[in-house]
Amino acid sequence: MRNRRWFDGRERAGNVLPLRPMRTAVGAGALVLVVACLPERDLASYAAGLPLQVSSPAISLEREDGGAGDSPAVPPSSDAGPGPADVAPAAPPPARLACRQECDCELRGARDFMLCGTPITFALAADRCERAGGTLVSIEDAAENTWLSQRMAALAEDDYWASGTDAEDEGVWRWADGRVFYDEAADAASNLGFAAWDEGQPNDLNGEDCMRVIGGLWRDLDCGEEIAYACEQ
Ligand SMILES: [Ca+2]
Ligand SMILES: [Ca+2]
Repeated sequence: MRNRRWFDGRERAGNVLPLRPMRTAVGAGALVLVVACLPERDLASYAAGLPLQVSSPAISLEREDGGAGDSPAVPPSSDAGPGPADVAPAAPPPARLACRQECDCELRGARDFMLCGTPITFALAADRCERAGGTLVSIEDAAENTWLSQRMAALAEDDYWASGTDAEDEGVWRWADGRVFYDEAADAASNLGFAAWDEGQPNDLNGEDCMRVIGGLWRDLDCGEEIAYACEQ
């Protein structure tokens, strides 16, 4: 044993008890013997065979193989076999939207979605998405289009604002980040990105400039209409 100190550095050799050896999978089959220094208040529990509290800050575990210092506290809960294998550190969780109370928020892959059934105008929906830390959704492929429609249908109805708009250039449809995803003047070969326009849409009827998804199909709609909306981050 390289040392017998508590976390605060005090010598506690007089109260050190070796724990039962614990087998812990480290690397390629290395066997690590874990011992612990127990504070006096835990000695009685240990002697009685009671489980120690994992969260006890006073439990100091060491590796005798010269490993990197104190290990995280591990309870000597079992000596009947190998312990759990070391787990690689998890990737940081995706950023989350500040979910509004009336909405459903759900991670899908690395993106967070906020699905809201409250019917409001396109501009107000875009503002609420922005306040939550995101934008109205940009629909990248058929699977996402289907997923969003199913989720919106479960929440309220499958009739909602996405971020597409041609308000800036009539007939040139852009997502919230400025990407053009559909140009009405271009031939079909130039519109290679995913689109799911309903038959005869977009038709700019009375100056429609905002993208509505209804039943999984896209239409342009008067931006002042009030429908549900879906945000993403
Ligand atoms: Ca238009
Ligand atoms: Ca239309």
